[in-house]
Amino acid sequence: MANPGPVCVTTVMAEPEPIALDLSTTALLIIDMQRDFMEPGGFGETLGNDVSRLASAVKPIQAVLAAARAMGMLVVHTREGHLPDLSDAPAAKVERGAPSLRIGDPGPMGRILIRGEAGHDIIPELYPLDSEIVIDKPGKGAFYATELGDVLQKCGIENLLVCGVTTEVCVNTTVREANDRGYRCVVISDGCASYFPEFHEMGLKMIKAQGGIFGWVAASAAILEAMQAETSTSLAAGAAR
Ligand code: C5J
Repeated sequence: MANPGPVCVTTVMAEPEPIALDLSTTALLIIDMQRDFMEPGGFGETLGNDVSRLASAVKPIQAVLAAARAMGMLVVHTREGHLPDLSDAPAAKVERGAPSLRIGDPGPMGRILIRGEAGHDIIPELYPLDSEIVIDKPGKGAFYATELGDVLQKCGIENLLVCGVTTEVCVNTTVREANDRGYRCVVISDGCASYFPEFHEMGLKMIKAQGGIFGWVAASAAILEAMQAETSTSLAAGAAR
């Protein structure tokens, strides 16, 4: 793996135990903060969900995103969605359940969960910079049928700060995929949300149980503290030189 820079080790006060992370080999991975999940008229609402339940994740993600941008950390955004001809959407997914609108149907934000439509885009509060990586994924996991693995490997990434929606679906699936690929994942507890509060709670518990079976969980405040501690150390080292 290529190493992007000098070692910047800091400790995040996570559960089930604190974790030492080299922030120079750490990326921020923001899962599916799209209008289709976050706003009325999108995929989430067509499934019968109260989309307002996801709003709590926005501010914590904004804070960590600002810190990541300030320190030059690799930022990767993902979007769940399908090609306009639905060739990458399995029938088992499209036909499932009884949504008011199915994947590909026209809705108030364009066709539901289709790439290029307004609903598929990331919410304005967390909009990617041109320099940031956006991964389009057809599945729940961000590694399945995407270039994410190659991108992370090329950038020498070993650790992921993971946030986004929903906790128990795309965040959990991605963390499990990442864990199997050898990444240390720290999930930002208040930077994730679910339409079901109990699934949010259990989704986080599943990750950190059994000594951290899939990874670690930390609040955005703990992540920010660790990022700031590292930045202060770097500045102090720079001043002493
Ligand atoms: C879902 C996601 N919930 N991004 N997608 O279908 O979690």
